[in-house]
Amino acid sequence: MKKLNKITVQLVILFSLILALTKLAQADDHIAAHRHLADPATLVYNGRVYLYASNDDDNSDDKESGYKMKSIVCISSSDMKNWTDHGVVFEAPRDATWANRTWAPSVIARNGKIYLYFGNGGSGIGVVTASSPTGPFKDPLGKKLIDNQTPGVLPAKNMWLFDPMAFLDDDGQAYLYIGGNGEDNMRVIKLNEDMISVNGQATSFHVPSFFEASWMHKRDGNYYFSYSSNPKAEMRIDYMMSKSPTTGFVYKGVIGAQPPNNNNNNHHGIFEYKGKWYHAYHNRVVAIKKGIPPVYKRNLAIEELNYNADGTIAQVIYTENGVTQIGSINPYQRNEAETMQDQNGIMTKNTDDGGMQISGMKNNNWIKIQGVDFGKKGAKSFNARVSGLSSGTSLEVRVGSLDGKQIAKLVTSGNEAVGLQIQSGKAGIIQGKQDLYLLVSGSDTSAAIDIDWWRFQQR
Ligand code: FUB
Repeated sequence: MKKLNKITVQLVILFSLILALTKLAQADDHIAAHRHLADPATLVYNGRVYLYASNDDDNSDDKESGYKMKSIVCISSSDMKNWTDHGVVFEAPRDATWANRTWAPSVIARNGKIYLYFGNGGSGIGVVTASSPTGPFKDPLGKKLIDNQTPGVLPAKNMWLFDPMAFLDDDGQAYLYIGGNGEDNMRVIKLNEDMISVNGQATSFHVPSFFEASWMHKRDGNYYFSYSSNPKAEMRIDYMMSKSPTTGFVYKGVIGAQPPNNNNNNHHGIFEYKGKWYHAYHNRVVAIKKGIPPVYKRNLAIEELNYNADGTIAQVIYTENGVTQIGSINPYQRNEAETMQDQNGIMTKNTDDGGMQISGMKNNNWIKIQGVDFGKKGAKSFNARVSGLSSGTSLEVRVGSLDGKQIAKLVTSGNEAVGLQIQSGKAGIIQGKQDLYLLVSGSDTSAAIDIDWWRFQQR
C-alpha cells in the first residue's frame, strides 16, 4: 500500500512537471523570447504597436556581466499576440559616436518623424531620429541632449541621469521626464517643437519611494506619472495622478506588484491600442527557465490595464497568458517568418535586402503563429521562401499543436540552389481560425533552415 502511494505521488509530481513545462511553452509572459529584452518603450503608429527595448543580449550570461546594453531592439504587433522582430534599430557608438550605452529608451512620433531618447548608462540622455519606426536612427546633435549642466538637473543627491520618458500633451507641448535613485531626483523639462532641444530649466516633484523608470500618460484629462519604487518598497510599479503634467501630483497606489519571476529591477510602459489599455513590463522568466543567472537577461511581457470608475488604475494581476488576440493573421498574404507568438530554438538575422528572416533552424525547432484565419474555402497550397531544406530535412506545417494535423510539408530532393528560394507544396484541407506551427523535422542533424516568409494559396 505504502509503495503504491509512493508511486502515485511520483506520478502526480511527474504530471505536474509536464503540465508546468507545457504551460510555460505556451505562455505569453515572455514575448519575442528568442531574445533577451528589457525596459519596454511603446509607440502606436500607423495601426501597429511598436515596443523598443534595451538589448540584454549585449550582456553576457554570467552573473558579473553588468548592464552593457549598447543597442535597441524593436518588435511590433497588430494583434497583441504575434510579434514581428525588426532587429537592432539603433546601436552605439555606431549610430551615436559619443555614446557607449543605450539603456531604457523612450520613443515618440511628431511631425512625421520618430524620436528615440535613451540613457547613456546613467550619465545623460541622448536623442536620435528616424523617418520610420524601425529606423535607421541618426544622431542629429552629436552630443547628449541632457547632462548635469542642463539647468535644473542639479543639485541632486546621487542622481541617475537616465530613464527618459517623452510625453506630448494635447496642446502640443512636449515634456521629457528623467532621473532616478531618490524621491527628489525626478526631473521634468519642456522639449521644443523640434524635439531635440529643451526649453527652460528642469523642475521636479516629490515622488514617494522613487527609484527609476518614469512613465507619463494621459487619459480623460488626468495625468498619470508611474515609476518603479525602490528596493525597500519592493520595486513595484506605483503611480501618482494630477490635472497638470508638471505639478500637483498625488500618490494613488500600485499599478503592479513586483512581477512573478523577476525579483529585481522593474520597468514598464503604458499605452492604448485599438480601444484597450496595456501595461508592458519585463521579467526574468526565460533566463530562470534556461538556468542562467537572470539579473542581466530580461524578457518582455504584457498585460491589459484597466481603470476604475473614478479614473484610478485597477492593480494589474500578472498572468501567464497575458492578453487576448485582436483580429487574426491572414494566411493568403505574405507573412514574415519573424512574426510569431512563440518559438523553440530560433534566431533571427537581417536578409540581404535589409529585411529580417529566421535563421539556422535545426531539427525540432519551430515557430507558432497564433490565430491564422483560413476562412470557409480553405487553402490548396503552401509556399515559403526558405533555404537549407534537403531530402533529409523538411519544413512541416501543422495546426493546433506540434503533433497536430500536418497540412503541408516542404522538402527537396537535394542539390537545390544555395540561398533563399521559394518552395511550394500542396496544402491539406484546412478552414477557419487555427494556430499554425512551422516545424523543422528530419534526420539531417546538420540542418540549418532559414525562412524569410510564408503564405498559402486559397482553394
Ligand atoms: O536596463 C538598465 C536599467 O535597469 C534601466 O535604466 C532601469 O530602469 C532598470 O530597468
